[in-house]
Amino acid sequence: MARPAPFFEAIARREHALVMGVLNVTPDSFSDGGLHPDPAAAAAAGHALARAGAAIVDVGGESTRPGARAIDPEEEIARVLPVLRLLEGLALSIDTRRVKVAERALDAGALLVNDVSAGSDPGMFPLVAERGAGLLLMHMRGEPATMQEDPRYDDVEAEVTEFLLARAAAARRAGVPHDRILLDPGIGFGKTAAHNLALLAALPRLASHGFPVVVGVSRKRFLGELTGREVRDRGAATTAACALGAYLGAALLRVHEVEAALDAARVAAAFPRVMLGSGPRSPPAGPGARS
Ligand code: PMM
Repeated sequence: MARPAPFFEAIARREHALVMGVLNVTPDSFSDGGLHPDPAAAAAAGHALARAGAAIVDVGGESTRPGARAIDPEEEIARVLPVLRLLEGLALSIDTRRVKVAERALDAGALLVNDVSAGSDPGMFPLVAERGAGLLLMHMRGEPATMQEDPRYDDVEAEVTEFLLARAAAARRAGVPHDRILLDPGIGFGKTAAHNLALLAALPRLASHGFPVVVGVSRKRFLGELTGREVRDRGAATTAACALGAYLGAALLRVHEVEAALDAARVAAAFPRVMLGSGPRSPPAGPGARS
């Protein structure tokens, strides 16, 4: 049975990009790992994200930072389930690659499955379809353990777009409706800084396929490479990248700091559409360039 869907309606009717607040209940995520000592503390952080204006809170129990090893689904369930239960009533997303985890999260009221592997677990699409939930399909090259080892593409935009559209078509064949599918180019997942920038620049074309596009730039490594700043000091760079992402067509910004991203989204939406000429460094580094 289809779930009541104010979140999906809000995405469809948005006047500016919406914000997905990140709530990692992992010991080892790259920027907020180990931050919440127990489920109550994590839930308090989740409520704070919602109060700050997050349209949805994305709860994750497995770190997918570069080099991270996969964990047992039971361990992942033990991390996320108490927190999801304490957040009942909020619009919730579960950040998982495992059907078992997604199933328990949907039981607990999550309305969206954020699958960074875009359905690598064969039961994922049928589960999401049967539950009337939403599906966020992200592009990742390889596995977190090895994805940053010399990532290469002939044409990063074409390869990411083709992959995402093929996975969306597979999800639709499994019964997930078009208006419940969101696409995400997977910033930082098997990509150099140049790849990430090329994918951000390509957002208008990715968005043109009619699926809302999600962008997750929050505190990521390429922002450190561009600014020379450590993870904790990448807030301003994150906000700048969110403004650009929203301006270029992102529907949902996945971030740790909600208020700044919302401000960026509002400014971007108000900004007149202009033809973008070449920037200060012209031509920009190609997608294959190392940063
Ligand atoms: N990034 C991370 C985890 N999950 N999900 C989506 N859809 N998009 C992302 O960019 C994304 C994700 C890694 O970042 P984190 O450690 O801050 O959660």
